[in-house]
Formats: sequence, structure tokens, C-alpha cells
Amino acid sequence: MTPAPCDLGNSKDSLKNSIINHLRFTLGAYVESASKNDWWVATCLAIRDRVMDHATKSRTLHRQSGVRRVHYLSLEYLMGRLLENNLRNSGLYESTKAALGEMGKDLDALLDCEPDMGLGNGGLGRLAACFMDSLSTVNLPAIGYGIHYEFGLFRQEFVNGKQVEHPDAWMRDGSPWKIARPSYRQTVQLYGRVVQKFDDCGHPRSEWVETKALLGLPWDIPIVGYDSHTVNVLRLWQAQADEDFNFQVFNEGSYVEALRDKAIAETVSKVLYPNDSTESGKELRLVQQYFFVACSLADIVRRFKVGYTLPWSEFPSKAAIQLNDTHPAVAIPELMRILVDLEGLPWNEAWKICQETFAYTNHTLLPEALEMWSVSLFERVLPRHLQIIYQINQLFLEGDVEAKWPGDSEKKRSLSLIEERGGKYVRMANLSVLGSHATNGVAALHTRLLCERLFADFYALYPDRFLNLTNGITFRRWLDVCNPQLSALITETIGESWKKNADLLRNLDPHADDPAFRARYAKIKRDHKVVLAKIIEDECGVTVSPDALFDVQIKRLHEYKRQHLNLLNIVTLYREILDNPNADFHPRVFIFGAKAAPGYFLAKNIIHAINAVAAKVNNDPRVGDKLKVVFLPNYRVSLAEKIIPASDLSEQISTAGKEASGTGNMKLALNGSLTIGTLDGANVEIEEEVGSENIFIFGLTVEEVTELRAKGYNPWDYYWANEKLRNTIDWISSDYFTGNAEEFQPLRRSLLDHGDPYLCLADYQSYVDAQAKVDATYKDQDKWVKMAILNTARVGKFSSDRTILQYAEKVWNLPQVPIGE
Ligand code: 73E
Repeated sequence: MTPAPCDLGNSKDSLKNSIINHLRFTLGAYVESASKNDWWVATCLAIRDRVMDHATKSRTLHRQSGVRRVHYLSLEYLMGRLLENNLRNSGLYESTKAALGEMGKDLDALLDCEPDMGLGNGGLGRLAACFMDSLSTVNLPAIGYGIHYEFGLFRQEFVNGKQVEHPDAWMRDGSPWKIARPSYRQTVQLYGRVVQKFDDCGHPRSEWVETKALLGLPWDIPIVGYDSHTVNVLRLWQAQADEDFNFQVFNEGSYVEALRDKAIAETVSKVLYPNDSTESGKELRLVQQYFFVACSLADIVRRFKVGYTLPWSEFPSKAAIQLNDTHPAVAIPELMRILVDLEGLPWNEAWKICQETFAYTNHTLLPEALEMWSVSLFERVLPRHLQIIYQINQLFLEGDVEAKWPGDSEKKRSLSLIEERGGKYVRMANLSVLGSHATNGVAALHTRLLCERLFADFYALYPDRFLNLTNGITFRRWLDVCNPQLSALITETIGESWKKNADLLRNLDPHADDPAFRARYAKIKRDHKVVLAKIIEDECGVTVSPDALFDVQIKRLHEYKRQHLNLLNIVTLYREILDNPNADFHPRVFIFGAKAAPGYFLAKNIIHAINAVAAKVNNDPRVGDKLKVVFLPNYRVSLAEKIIPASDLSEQISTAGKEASGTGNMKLALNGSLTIGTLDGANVEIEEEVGSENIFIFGLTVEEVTELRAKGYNPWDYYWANEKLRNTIDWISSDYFTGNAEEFQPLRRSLLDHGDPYLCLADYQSYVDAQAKVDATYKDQDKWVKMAILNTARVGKFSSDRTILQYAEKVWNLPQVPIGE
């Protein structure tokens, strides 16, 4: 007899029942005495029950219909919190709030129990999270693959103004969202050596032997789309020791030693590397990359074999694989190894399958972020993969390159998968372009620079492989969840369809001229500023007025992002206020949020400098409320959700040509924060959309930067020519701010003696002038609010639904597969 289905209805009463059942039977708690955390867990589980049914349904339908699926491979997923997002996307927010309310619990208070799932560094990881939301929302069959890090990005604290890192134990108490899938465990090989054998037909076969084994245990996290029944999963691999292997072969008679090996094996998924836009070339990182790639490919191949009895040539028609930067690029030789060594396919057939399966997204032009692995390290960890890479390279250089540029060794050097100068290195970016059918940049300018600069020779050889897919953000999390008040006002004004079709936000355009609408829009902004002011008070002990202009720079700390240019302007303003106390300057609060990579010395010096200037400015009675500077510690997704709706001005001030896209720029503009920015990354397209009268653009363009460097840039010229700039730099590097003139010498030296690599001094005056224009504009509140509304109305292009549909159409050739009730 089929058991009666449990009640998974969406009514308030069904939800109430589920929550109580989970409290009692899953958590073993009394309703009367359960902790806040128990209530949060029980609520998550009640929602998860409802979601899992759709996950199973989606998977079954995708399998039965035999459609192509996309597999998104990323070393990072910056998911943030899941409960509110899942509630709003599934339409269960109101009924759950009511259910809890009847039991005397406040849903919004419970939401704060959830630790951020911070398995990423910054934009690249957050983009992966937005893409997962969009893939489910627009009904595309997809699986995200990544690593189940025990520790996500470090927790940041300031001690005497300096950054201190602590481990982020996000899942110390488990997580109600993840489900172990032990039956899909995989085994991965590492190290060892390669031997030549012959198969039954006498064909040579390479065999990888004497390897060390590692197990991968998958954990699934359901991804709920907005107003869609598709629930895809994010599958994260946890490393485990292969106990049989270790116990029997290596550790006979040594129980304690065997367990030591187990601990070492498990370090593989222990911690996220905390570097954004830099590579460190560490063995553990390569092992992490290969571990999750090998598990994921084995999982994809398993599904291909279970579902159909198709020839291998059909593999690409079932599986698209997207490489999120080069971090998972070892998937290319891994698939070749599977096809050639394990499945016995001829090389050329295997290579064709690889190229048709893979596509590659490049996220950066920064030379220090382009992954290169030393050949000796690669050979030790993945000896067979190195052989495969050599063979790919040889066939390529002797084939397509020789055909196009006969006898041109310079071209061969530039296109080779192996860098030969200053030691031998495997170039993962070249491998990624060559082993895939599509390479895309993440904003129009970035893609142009990829084609003209980084991959110019590849572009000449294979122009059709390159395309632009400008990044996007999910408007559900970055408007509906983080700013439900504005979301409601928009829905009341233009209807609800904008949540699935962001271009409809344009219908708000005429309302910018309606004073009543403007007043409501402005009140929502001010209310968020009141909330943020309270957070600032609690976190930084600084009182700020919600009537001041909230000027926000939130992103990783990196010289190219130029938080120190922002600081130069702040110190300039400080000087001006002291020199001219009666100047008509609208009060401003400069708000920073940023983590520095733990080993990035200058980035840490910049954080310290901002905190030191903040301490002086905030306590200087001559300044009063005119200027406040706050650095909110531990910037993360859930904090971004509080800052973004409260921001008036969005700082996007990278050196032109350095920020591939940026996505914070999109989130802030959507929430009506005006951009002050350079013509870099997606800022260029934001200007196109909102109109140049609704944005503050300043600074050198990419072409001007190139020209300036070509003629020889010398920051001292700017220093001596500009008295204000000179005074500012001298003041920061004096003993005024900390009592110790040595403290910020590293910053000073970088700006002057070391040539100011990111051109802060060249852009300084233009930035200061743009900031003066911001001040003048803000004084006309009607005008400012109009501009803010037009930003909200005109950034529909930056919905990640648009980006994902473009990937589906232009790269993956994927159908949309709606899932029924
Ligand atoms: O401009 C951003 C971009 O918006 C870019 O810096 C960032 O990716 C975002 C999403 O496309 C990025 N992160 C990394 N490379 N580019 C990176 C590199 C190494 C490790 C971790 C992250």
C-alpha cells in the first residue's frame, strides 16, 4: 500500500505543522523551550521539504526528456543566506511569516540566525551564485559543481585599525540546506606515475599507476528559482580519505599513522584560498582543483552512461560544461584522459568531443591572476595530465599555428600552452581557449581587450570562438530580498512582471517626474539609511546622520580598485573643512567594506590607513557631522544586503582596463545609488543604459592609460604640479594620524617611489572635481532622487536572467524545460 503523502501544502497551517514536526521529531525539542536557532532550523527544514519534491521532479524530467544540461564548474560560490531567498522565490514568505507569528515567533528575527555560506572571495563567486538562481528561474537544466569547504572566506576583525583574520566555521553546526549523497561518492587518483601498456588489440594505452586515492562525498544544495518549479542543485564535494587503501597498503599495523593520513586527505576540502584575482601556485590549490574536477566529470560521465546507450560522439549533445575562469581548466586534460585512456577513443575523436563540450569564461586581464602551474609541480601531482597537455600543445603548434604562420617561432611562443621563459609553466588560460568552443569576457570593454590584447593571437586564429556576455545579478536577491520596500513600491506602480522581465523596469521612467512617487522612493532610501546608521553605531561606535550623503565603496581590497584614491579625496576634504569651516559642503559619510587577502601587505596597509584617518576625522570637533568615515568589519553578502539599499553614491573607481566587469556597480545602481566611476568594466555599459547625465564619470580612459604609460608615467610630476595633492600625501604619511610617521610609508612609497602602478595620482584631480559635482548635485534633492529613480528604471539589462539566457542561446544551445506543479 502506498503510504499517505505527508502534508506539504503551502498554507499557513501546513507550514505550522511542518515546523512543529521538525522541532519535535528532527531536533527533539519542546515547542515551549526550543531555542531561536532550533526555530530557524525547523523553518528551513519545513521549506526544504517542499523544495526537495521539486528537485526530484526536475531531475527526473531532465533525465527522461534527455535534454542537454549545463554543468557549471566553479571553485567558488558566494551564496550568502538561503532562507529568505528561498521563501521569497517560492512564494512562501508571507504564509511562513504568518505561521511563525501565530506561534509567537518573528520570522525576520530568525533570518539573522543563518550564517552566510561564504564559499567565495568576491565577484566571481557571487556571479556563480546569481547564475544558479537564474538557471532555476528561467527553467534551464543545470548542475553547479564546487567544493564543500569546511571553512569559507575568513572572518575579518579590526584590532587597532588593522585587519585580523579568523576562521569562518559556517557549518560547524551543520546546515539544514545540504543533503549528503553517499551513493554518488567518487574516487580520485593523484600523484603516481604513467606506464605504457597494450590493450587486447595491441594498441598502446597509458596507465596511471601507484597513485594515491581520495574520496569525494557529494553534498547537494537545492536551488530555488523565482516563480518556477525548476529546482536545480549545487553539488559540492567533500574530500575523504580512502580508508581501505590507506589502512591496508600504507599503514599496516599503524592505526594512529593511518588516521594521520586520513586527516591529511581531508585537508583538501578544508579551506577556501582567500585570494581574489591572484594566484599562489600552491600544491594544495592544484589538488583542490583536480579533486573537484575529477569528481564532477566522473559524475557527469556516470549520468551519461546510466541514461542512454549512446556513442561517445553524442556526449556533447547531452552535456555542456562551463569553466568559471581557468580554476577548473584541468577538466580539459581530465576528459581527454577518460576518453582516450579509459574509454579507448582515438585522440582526434576525443579532442573534438572536448572542444564541443567545454566553454570558458575569462574574468580578468590582471597578469598576476593568470594561472600558471610550474611544470615540475604539475608533473608530480598529475603526471598523465601533463603528458596529455604536451600532446595537445604539439598537435596545435604543428597543426593550426604552423598552417597560419609557417615558421613563425614568435607566434608559437606566444600561443604555446607552455611558458618557457624563467622556468617552465603550464598556461591554463591558453589551455582553456584551445580546449573549448567558446571563450567569453564578462563586459563589452573587457571582451574587446581580451581580443585585442591577452588573446590577440588566438583571436586571429579562431575569431568565431570569442564573444561577449556581460555579467548580471539576480534582481530577486538584490532588490526583492534586500529591499522589499522598494520592490513593493515598484510592483504597486508597474505590476509584478519586472521580477521575471527586468526590462519592464523602464516603465518606471515617467514616474521620476511625479513628486508623490519621488517622495515615496526617497522615504524608502532614508528608512534604509536609518537602519544602516544603527549598524554603523553598533559595529563602529560612530554616530552618523541619515541625512548625510552615504558614499559607499564595498568590494575586495585591491590596489587596482583604488580604495586609496578614495582615501586621498577624503583627506583632501578633511583639509578643506579645517581650512574653510564655513564652506557649503553637504555632510557626508564615507562607508567602506573590504577584505584584504591575508598575505597582501599593501592592501592591509591601506585598510589601516583608512581606519586611522577615520579615527581622527570622526573625533575631530572641528569637523563635527560634516565628515564621517567608517569601515564596517567583515564585509560579506548579508552585510551587503544592508548597505546597498542605504547607499546614495557608489564608488566604482578602478584604473580603466583593470576591472573586468564589476557586479557591485549593478547592485548599487539598481537600488538607486548613483555611480561615481571610471570608464572601466561594466561601468561603460551602465553609462549607456542610465544616460551620461545620471552618472558621474571621471578619469583616464583605457586608451589614455595606454598612451600615458607609453610616454612614461611619473607620479612625481603630478605630486609637484598639484599642491593639494602634495599636501594630502604628505599629511597621510606624517605622524598626524597614528603618532608614527613610519606607519603609512608603504602606501606613500607605492604612490611615489614605486611608480603608482594604478595611476591614482593621474586621476586624482579629475576624481576630486567629480566629487565636487556630486556634492553640488546632492544639494538639489529633487534632481538627485530623479536621477536615482532613473538608475533603478534603466538597469534592467544587468539582470543575470538576461546573461544566462544569452549563455543558453549562444554557448550551450540549451532548451528551456518548464517543470509542472
Ligand atoms: O571584475 C570582476 C568581475 O565582475 C573580476 O575581478 C572578478 O570576477 C567578477 C565576475 O566576473 C574576478 N575574480 C577573479 N578573477 N576575476 C579571481 C581570480 C582568482 C581567484 C579568485 C577570483
